Amino acid sequence: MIKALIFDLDGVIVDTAHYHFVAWQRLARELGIDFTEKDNERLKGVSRMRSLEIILEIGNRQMSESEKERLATRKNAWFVEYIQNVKPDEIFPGVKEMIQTCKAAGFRVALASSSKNARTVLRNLKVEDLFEGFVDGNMITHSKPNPEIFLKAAAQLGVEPQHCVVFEDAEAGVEAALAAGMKCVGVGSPENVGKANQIVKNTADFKLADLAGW
Ligand code: B16
Ligand code: MG
Repeated sequence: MIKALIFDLDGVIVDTAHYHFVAWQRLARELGIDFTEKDNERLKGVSRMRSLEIILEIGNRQMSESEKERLATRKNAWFVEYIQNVKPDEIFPGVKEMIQTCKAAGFRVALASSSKNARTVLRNLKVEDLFEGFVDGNMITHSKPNPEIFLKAAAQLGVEPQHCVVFEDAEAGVEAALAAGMKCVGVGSPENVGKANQIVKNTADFKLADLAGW
């Protein structure tokens, strides 16, 4: 029986992936690395440092830890600049209403994002109060696909993992949810979220009736 819903942020609530992409591409260009939108799929859900390492792998480049820290900080400064302009109407259509409906039906709701900037995004979308539980990249030691982030969110809500369902758009996130012993609704295409228990094209397409029998 499902008692709690845990939402990823980027790709599930809002398209911050676009801002990440523009910032990473700006850095990749400076480094002379060709980084495409298709490559960007691999960065979804994984940490900032892992994202940089994937870009360096694509460019077949090696760097010292201190240089990688410098570059990741540089990218983040651009990303932070871009998300200052995130407006409430950038939330995916129907998502706020869908979450409100679930809460009214008695489900507990948390947000679990790998991003260290998740608080800023929620604040700019004006949906901070929507979530009873909140875990971001500052609060975890291991990034998705490690289940830590979702286990922490469930613990905050006081709900056992087997009673939780996670909404995820990234392969690493689906793997993390399943590794946590939770159910997973994949948002997007089977190519990215094929391992999820159910797939919806958009987050708001999910209906509470879909949980019957889980
Ligand atoms: P930051 P999510 C993730 O957010 C993004 O999907 C991923 O592309 C990004 O690298 C990660 O946050 C870290 O973000 O650099 O802001 O700490 O999908 O877990 O909400
Ligand atoms: Mg995501």
